[in-house]
Amino acid sequence: MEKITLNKLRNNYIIISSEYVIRIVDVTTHQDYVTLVRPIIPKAMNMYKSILSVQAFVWLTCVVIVYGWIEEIPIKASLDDCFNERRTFLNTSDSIKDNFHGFCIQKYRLKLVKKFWSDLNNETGHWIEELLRMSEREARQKRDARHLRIRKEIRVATDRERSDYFTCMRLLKEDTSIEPNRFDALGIIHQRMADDVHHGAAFLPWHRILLTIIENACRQKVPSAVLLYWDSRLDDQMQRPSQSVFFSRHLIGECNGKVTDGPYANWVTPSGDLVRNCALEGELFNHRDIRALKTRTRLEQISEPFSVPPYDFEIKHGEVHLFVGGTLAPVEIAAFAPEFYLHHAFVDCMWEEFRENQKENNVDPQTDYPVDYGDESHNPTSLMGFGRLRNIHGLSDMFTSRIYRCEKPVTKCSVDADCRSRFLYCNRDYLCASKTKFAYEKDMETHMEPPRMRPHQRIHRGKRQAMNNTEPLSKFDLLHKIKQNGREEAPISELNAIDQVCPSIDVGKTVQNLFDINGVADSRMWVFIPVKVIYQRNMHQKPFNSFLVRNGKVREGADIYDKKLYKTLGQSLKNVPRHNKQNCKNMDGVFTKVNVHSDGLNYIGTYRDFAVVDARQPITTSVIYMGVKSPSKRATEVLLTAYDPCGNVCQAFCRTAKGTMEKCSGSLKVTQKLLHRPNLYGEDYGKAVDMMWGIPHDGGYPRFYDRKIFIEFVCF
Ligand SMILES: [Cu+2]
Repeated sequence: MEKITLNKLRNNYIIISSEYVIRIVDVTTHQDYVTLVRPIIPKAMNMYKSILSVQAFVWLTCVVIVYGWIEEIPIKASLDDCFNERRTFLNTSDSIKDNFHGFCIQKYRLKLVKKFWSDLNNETGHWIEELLRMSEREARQKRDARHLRIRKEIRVATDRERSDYFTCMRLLKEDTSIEPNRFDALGIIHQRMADDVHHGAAFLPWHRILLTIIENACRQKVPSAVLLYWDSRLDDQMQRPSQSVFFSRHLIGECNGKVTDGPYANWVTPSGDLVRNCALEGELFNHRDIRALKTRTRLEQISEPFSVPPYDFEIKHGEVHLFVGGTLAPVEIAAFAPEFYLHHAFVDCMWEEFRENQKENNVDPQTDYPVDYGDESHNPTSLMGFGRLRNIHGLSDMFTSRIYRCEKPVTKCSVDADCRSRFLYCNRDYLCASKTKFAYEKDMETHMEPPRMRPHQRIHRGKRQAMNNTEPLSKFDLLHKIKQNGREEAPISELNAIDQVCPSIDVGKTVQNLFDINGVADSRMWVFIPVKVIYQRNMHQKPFNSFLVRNGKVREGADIYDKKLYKTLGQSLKNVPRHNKQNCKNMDGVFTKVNVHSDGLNYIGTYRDFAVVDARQPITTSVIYMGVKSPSKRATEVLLTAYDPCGNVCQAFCRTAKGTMEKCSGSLKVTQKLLHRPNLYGEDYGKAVDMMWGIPHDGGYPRFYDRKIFIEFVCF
């Protein structure tokens, strides 16, 4: 930007201008008072420029001054209805959970998706018909169980089976004979039909067909390929599933930001780079969930809209999407993430176990279509969007008796002693669990021919071998790794640095947002608004090791931060209504997170971040900056929500005209407004932070402008 700095105007303002943008900056506080100055007509701009250098003050009166503005809007009716409907499942004292809440928001967003994208190209349609015919042909040839394709857990499958699987997916992605490529063409089908096939009875049968379609597509490339599934219970058994070997270059690649290793390294999806953000929210499947599923015998009991947690399989499966995060999280783009099919193949296999259970209980799974099926697209006779297939056809036994079957997952070590995989081990509960990537690599190293060692390596060898599979790498192992990577000697200072990033320490990860708006990913289309979070200490917080001392004796019990110790504080916090948080786990650790989401109400786009709060404090606060679509072309309507670490919905408060804070729904309209101060958002992250702070250059006091925060969340 070409910058013209003028002499000081009135007070301490400076004008910086370029061709279309002019800003006035307060020199003392460094604040952007006037964010955008636009000439009324472009021609006039040149005129202004000439006047500018001579008579700036006169010029100021001829321009339009625009500020970022935020106001509250009523909650969208369909969202409100959904929230109310969900609330009927709860006791009045229960708090609303993030999965309930997120479910409604997703439903709303899928309606937008439907409006925005409706067409499908013909080429894809013809290809789908061809793929469906493959299944028909296969089903017609009478087969016995020996000829069925066998879908296996990705870690239990053989190296050959895994390589077939990854190869065919890669070949589909590389084949651009159908736009944009054969892999993403199927993802687009999932996107365009998302609204019709989620939140209702057709969810399981429809996804079963989609899986057979991609399996057939895969076999067009690699005839021996069969889908694999991801049993995330194996990772749920781990202390830190994000360190599972599943999320490593040995299997599907890392899950921290852009995927740069493994078979899907550097994949570009129609919504930008392939991204994962695992373990920030959601949860994996666990044995309890699957057992719960098998206590029901009717499809209606595990399907939307009739089912209730913990039997709601669609909501439960959504938690896994959220756990992986990134591309897999928003339904409308989830199928662009290759792990989508691994996860859904498992959902499908668990549904098959449910169906077997139905048969044992004299329910015919082929006719058990829910009476309460949801929207019309879930009607048993509605077309699936795949040739002539109707929803009810998805319940046919044909698929699992003629085409494929699922190999039983490995769960108990008593059944499968070694869990049948080098990626798995038997844990203390005698359950199969995934190895961490570190343990896996170490095991592979020890099983290999020992390389000729240099003296310094020999010293630590015994120690390394003695270590348990699940133990994180020691300093020595890390040093050893550094050396293997070609560095000669790691100095002591580096050892300390390793400690800080050592995988055994739970290092907080940040979110890689997609910055996707209506299918175009670019962070320049976003602006940032400050959001404050007020958090009250969780009552299930384990006491910290800081106790009061009386007469020289440490008084164990409540830690000194606990409000229970203090009469006045206890009294003031006591009267604040709190939600029933029975289900929350025992919490420990000195910091915790409040997840904040921004979801477009008139655009398709989400932004996620979290506020880190001090878990010790009886009550504390934190400020973060949330991305929303830039209102430069059209007003932005957005819903902001926040969830405490236990998944409870926090109450939003919005600023009133008087400057006070009042309860609100979190639905906001972000616009540009004439001559309205203060500016309430930053055009980028840095500007948002700068807007909130008056930082003097002379080392003086940095001032925080609290009243520029339009929305706050109270998590009590
Ligand atoms: Cu789906």
